[in-house]
Amino acid sequence: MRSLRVTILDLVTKGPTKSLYTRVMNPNLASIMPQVVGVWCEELGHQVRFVCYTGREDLHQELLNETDLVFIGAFTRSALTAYALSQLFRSRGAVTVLGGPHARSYPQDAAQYFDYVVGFTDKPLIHAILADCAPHRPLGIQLAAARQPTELPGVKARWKFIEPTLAKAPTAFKLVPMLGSMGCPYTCGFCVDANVDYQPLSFEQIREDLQFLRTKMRRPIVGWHDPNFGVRFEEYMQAIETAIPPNSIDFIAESTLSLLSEPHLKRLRANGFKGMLPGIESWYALGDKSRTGRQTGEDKVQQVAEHINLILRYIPYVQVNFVLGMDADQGPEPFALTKQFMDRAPGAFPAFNLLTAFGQAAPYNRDLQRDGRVLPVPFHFLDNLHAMNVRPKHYAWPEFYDHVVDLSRHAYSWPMIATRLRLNRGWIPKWFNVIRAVSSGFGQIKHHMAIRRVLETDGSVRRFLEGDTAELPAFYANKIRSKLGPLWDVLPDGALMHDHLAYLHAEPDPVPNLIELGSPSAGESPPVPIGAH
Ligand code: B12
Ligand code: SF4
Repeated sequence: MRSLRVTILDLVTKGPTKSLYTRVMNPNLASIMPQVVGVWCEELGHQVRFVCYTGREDLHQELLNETDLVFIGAFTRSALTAYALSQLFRSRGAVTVLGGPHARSYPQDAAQYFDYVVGFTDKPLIHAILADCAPHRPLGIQLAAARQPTELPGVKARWKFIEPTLAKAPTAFKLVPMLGSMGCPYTCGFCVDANVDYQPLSFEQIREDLQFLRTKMRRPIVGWHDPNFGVRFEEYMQAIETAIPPNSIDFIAESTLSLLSEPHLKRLRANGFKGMLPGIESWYALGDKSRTGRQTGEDKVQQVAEHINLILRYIPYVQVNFVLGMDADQGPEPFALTKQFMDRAPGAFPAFNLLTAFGQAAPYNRDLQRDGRVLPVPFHFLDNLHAMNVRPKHYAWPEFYDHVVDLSRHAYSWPMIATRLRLNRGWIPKWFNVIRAVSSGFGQIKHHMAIRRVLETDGSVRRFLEGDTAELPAFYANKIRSKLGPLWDVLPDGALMHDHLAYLHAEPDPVPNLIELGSPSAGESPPVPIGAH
């Protein structure tokens, strides 16, 4: 196979950004897989140029070099940026590949703009693409490994990509991305991992990576990207304890409340865990996850608030995640309960996600599409914050946004900011929460208020959100144009909109669209078309 010039682009964001919070945080939100793909491409004998786009780079300048093959990793919020860039690269003769959350959610749509669209990705699949490296147009081919990979290059192998990315972070807060497991034993219907079996990665590699990191940074901070950290709790703690001196690396992880018992919290504190992001999601659903069993409403608020306060005694930074607009919620009560919760556990930072059906990412999305509740809201706004593409079951839009605005105002009010500042321990949690509330929180309030206003003043937006028309209101198009800047001009025709019912109409077992791609290494399962796993 000839040696290819490969460009790898990790799109952390969709366009230029100046806010203080994104400036500090974006380099810390880089993905692991683009770095992994970079390592694999080099191991397979190709030359790699790696760019992590955080919103401050000049993309035109960064991407000038000649390239044969481009891998882009994108979340759905960056899909249009990815489509425009693919168009640009293709016009210069390169072949393009899309991977990441958008590719897993909307493969049919992405295939119109990329030569390859990949789901689960392992080394044989990357090998096969490198060997084939040919344009597939007008429709790209969709590929996926049969399952999540069982091993990935660790921090040491990825360091050459991690180091320049973290150098972009303007403060001492530099988060090294690590992964200890994939999948999840829970089956929350709205989650991309609902049907993905839990699978730990090598504990030996975790040990090696932690030891390596201590040779590179004075006091490293590791962000675990595991969907649900700590499922095999004992083994993870042992891996950490046998690798490094107690409390010599700071850790941040996403976990479920059910895994955060007091004995576990003691162990986590002893091992340097400084940040924890448990999901509460709703006061009326998902009791298993939050360990509240059948309790709902006020009882659950009290129990969860006590649990969060317990966590805060051991772990200085806690972010609690809520999903707004879930089917189990109706009337003002769920929002009132969340406010009550914040008053009872004011030290935790609340993050509100608007219920979003990301294409075919979660099983429940098919039901929502069948019920006619999914809207063709452009990808650009689908980040759990800026728009909701599901019509709420029990709320009219104005009523829903009134509640969202009111809740956000409460969460990011000066009295709440001051209370968190007083209660949080350590300067990082204290100031991080202030910056976050003032920058991201205030931004959210402003945005939700704007949507609420537009619901009254712009009939086209209201009709669009009611599902009465699929014609995109100018309000949305203008926002996209101003964010994309020069990339707007290279956005492929039709890219602004997508088939929001593609999952519903997709064949359960699609006809294989797999051409003969190079041969995967012996003993590994060959790539299969998406949808067959
Ligand atoms: C860890 C995590 C984060 C971390 C790390 C993010 C990151 N940069 O990777 C943090 C907390 C920073 C984060 C932030 C956000 N997240 Co997040 N996050 C996750 C989580 C829990 C795990 C993802 C993960 O790393 N899994 C392990 C990897 C190895 O597996 P994988 O993701 O399945 O990837 C496989 C394939 O997709 C493929 N692949 C992945 N990337 C690439 C790239 C290339 C080039 C190739 C070829 C292949 C490839 O290979 C992998 C192995 O098979 C998922 C939910 C979940 N349970 O999966 C949400 C999830 C990915 N996040 C989501 C969202 C919406 C966000 C935010 C927009 C939230 C926000 N408003 O800020 C931001 C966006 C950040 C960004 N970089 O743009 C959505 C994405 C939906 C979508 N279609 O866009 C998810 C699915 C959760 C959800 N709401 O359903 N997130
Ligand atoms: S516990 Fe979290 S990661 Fe697991 S299925 Fe539920 S939402 Fe997804």
